[in-house]
Amino acid sequence: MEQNILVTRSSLPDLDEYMEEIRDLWDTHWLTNMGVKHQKFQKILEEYLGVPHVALYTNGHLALENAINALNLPKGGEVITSPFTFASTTHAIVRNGLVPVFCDINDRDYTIDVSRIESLITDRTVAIVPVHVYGNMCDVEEISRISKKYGLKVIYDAAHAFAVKYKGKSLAVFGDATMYSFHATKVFNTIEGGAVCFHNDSWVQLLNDMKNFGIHGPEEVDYIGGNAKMNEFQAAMGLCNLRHLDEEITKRKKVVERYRERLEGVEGIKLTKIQEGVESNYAYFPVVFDSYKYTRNEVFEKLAEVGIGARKYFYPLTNSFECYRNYPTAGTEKTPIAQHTALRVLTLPLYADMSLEDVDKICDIILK
Ligand code: T4K
Repeated sequence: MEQNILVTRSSLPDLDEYMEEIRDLWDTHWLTNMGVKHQKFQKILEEYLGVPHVALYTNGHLALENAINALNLPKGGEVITSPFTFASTTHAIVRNGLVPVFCDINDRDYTIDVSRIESLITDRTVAIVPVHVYGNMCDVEEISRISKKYGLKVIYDAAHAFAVKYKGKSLAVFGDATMYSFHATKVFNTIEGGAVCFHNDSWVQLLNDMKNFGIHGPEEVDYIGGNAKMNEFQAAMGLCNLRHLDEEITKRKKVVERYRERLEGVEGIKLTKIQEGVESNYAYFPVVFDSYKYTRNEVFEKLAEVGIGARKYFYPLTNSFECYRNYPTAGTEKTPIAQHTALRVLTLPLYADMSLEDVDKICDIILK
């Protein structure tokens, strides 16, 4: 039977390599709670990302929630963010007792429109949570200027941007903290997983407390923390997958290049331009159908008919979610470019082992 082509497919190391990596867990029986694999993986990531500190998490969402919590912002404070994202970003803000204020995105790379941020700042604004959506880099320099001018904290949602570099550096060097997701659907995965990268030494203990019940020692608990620790099997997967990351990105690049060859310049089809100074991780391949001979939904349906699972990332916008209906800051009319994009975008299948024949098959359907 022909296999469906889904929007992505997790990359795995060879089974033997993973077995070798987890073998010693059968000797030690130490499976979680910041064990040897966790410590090793954390250290390697600090070096790889060029940051003084990395805190590992069981998933990216809890990493983001904890990073925002660590800022100790006043409850009810306003946080400027964009609605063209996964539910996690907005939920992480609100679950911290803060109010999301939705800023529109730009129509080039779909990240927050930095020219609109200042007009949204009030005396209640406490932070900015920009999203490096699809692995596209936000305007980090302008965000840094604005945050300094108004004394705002900045936490980047870099769930999609692991391995993206700007002027040779990882994106984790910007802002007060950066969250990466290592979910199975990401360029780099630890099955589920995530990390917070940060510069403030005092956060080492604080984030540890937040993700480990506030336990300092067997008889010392002085913080009301939860449980969000990365376990040893996740860390082992990270150690294996990190060895193959360059190969993963090279393979993805080939798939993206083929898509570009086939779709670039077609009337009504808009592709994202490669950003200057940025080394991409080729995480997603978003295509905007704007005045194309078929609508986004028609293309989506046509692909689905033959088992091709493109996705409408990110439709609907988070500021239209039912759970935010009563928020005065919600409403898609406040973010027209985000709404325009969400109604027209389709992210096409993309993964390292995707064949160029499958790319051609998808492009043929779209173009015919
Ligand atoms: N911020 C942003 C901007 C995010 O996009 C995300 C997550 C987060 C924060 C939170 O990070 P995490 O807490 O998740 O670490 C997926 C992912 O679950 C989610 O991680 C991701 N963003 C979001 C954009 O996509 P779904 O509901 O679309 O996933 P699902 O289950 O439909 O899977 C998509 C495709 O991936 C499948 O069709 C096949 C493939 N797949 C999926 C799984 C679960 C695999 O190949 N292997 C797998 O194990 O949310």
